[in-house]
Amino acid sequence: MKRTISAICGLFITCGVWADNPLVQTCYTTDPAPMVHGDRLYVYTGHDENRADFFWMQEWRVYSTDDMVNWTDHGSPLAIEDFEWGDDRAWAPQTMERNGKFYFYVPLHSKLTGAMAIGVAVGDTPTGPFKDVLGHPLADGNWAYIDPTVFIDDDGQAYLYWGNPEIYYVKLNDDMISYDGEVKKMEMTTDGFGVGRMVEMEPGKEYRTTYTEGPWIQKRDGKYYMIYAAGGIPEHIAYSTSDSPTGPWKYGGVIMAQNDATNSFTNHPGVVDYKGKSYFFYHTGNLPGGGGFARSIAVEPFEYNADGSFPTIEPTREGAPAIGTLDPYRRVEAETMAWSEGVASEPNDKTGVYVSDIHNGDYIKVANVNFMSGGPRSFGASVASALRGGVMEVRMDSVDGPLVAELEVPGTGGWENWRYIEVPAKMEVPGVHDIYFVMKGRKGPKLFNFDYWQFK
Ligand code: FUB
Repeated sequence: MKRTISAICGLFITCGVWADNPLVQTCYTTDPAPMVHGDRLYVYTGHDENRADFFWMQEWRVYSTDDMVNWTDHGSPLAIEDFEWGDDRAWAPQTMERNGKFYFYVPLHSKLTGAMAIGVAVGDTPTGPFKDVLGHPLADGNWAYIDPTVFIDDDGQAYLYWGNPEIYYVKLNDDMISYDGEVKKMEMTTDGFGVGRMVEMEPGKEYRTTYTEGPWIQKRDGKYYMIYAAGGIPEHIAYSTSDSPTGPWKYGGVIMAQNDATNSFTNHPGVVDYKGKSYFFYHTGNLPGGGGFARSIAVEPFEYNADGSFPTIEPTREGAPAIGTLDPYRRVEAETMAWSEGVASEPNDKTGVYVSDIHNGDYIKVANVNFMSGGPRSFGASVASALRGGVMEVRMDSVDGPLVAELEVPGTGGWENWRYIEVPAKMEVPGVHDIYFVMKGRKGPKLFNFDYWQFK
């Protein structure tokens, strides 16, 4: 993926304060599941491998924001190896908070049945660590057992749904990791889920519906909404509504049509209200090298129609507008970014996630940075290099905008031997601007790693 973003995405670079879809450029991300906790919006994702020819997915990842434009990479707090009974296919997840605990539901290939199963891991924070407290699947399964979505109704009853190409569900116990009774199958009627394509009709039987996979359940103004990937391959996103969490459902229509702009034969919805606005998450194949097995999460703002129905939503490059600014006078993690080119992220037990794989010409954009008036005096960054280092230019509003500061990074004796270096600012930056960290150095080798920064 590296080195090709400029050619393809150069055209896209904007100075506006919008989300810059796809939201993550440092790796491929899939199947977004948003969750609000406190002041932040978290998104749980899958991770497509580079050069994959199937969904050979190894781990789940977490990103968060408080302004809808700068996203912090929290790395991967959960992976296949955290489930002793699983061995493959870390597919579409969702996390739900209850009573101060975070329940991370995942589909995974089960060693026990040789098919797919639903697991759950529990953590004390939205970014983990998470533990498979059961040590066995919550629902083990068959090949239809994928894409869990969870919902807690107003009376406290939690429901877990999943399935392709039909929806299964259970009523979860209060502990969120067990249920009594049997797994039930939703009644899949064409009234409820739309009429499937002609090729999928079975003679003499009820028509197959449009429902395919990736269910997402929510309640709004007393009405239950089931939002899902539909239409078989290629997928679009549709929805159904009901007066009860278990149906019967009434087909509502298409939310995001399948079109070439998504460059992916799957799509996957996640819907959330955050700070008074509604957001629709989905995935595309729109990073360089992207496609059906190299997908990337994206977001669009939307408003429900007056009657509570969904509008149709188009995939865009701009995504969601900023709903806040970023304070540069506190420590900011380097892996908090609105857009980047060329760089990757890596985890470390001591420092957490940091930005790596920095080469000459790479850059990171941080959007909507509020310098207020009268600053900055200096710029500092925590950096490391096992080789010869390089230079980090801090520029205003574009990769070749005015030079705010210039930080020379020396060799520090190791890729994780961090040194905090502070340099005087070269100019005043009044008000709100996008900031670009533009990496310079010898052409070819990796230059340095970058953990955090701060203006004074
Ligand atoms: O990411 C793997 C699978 O592709 C998901 O489980 C489906 O929803 C589809 O997005």
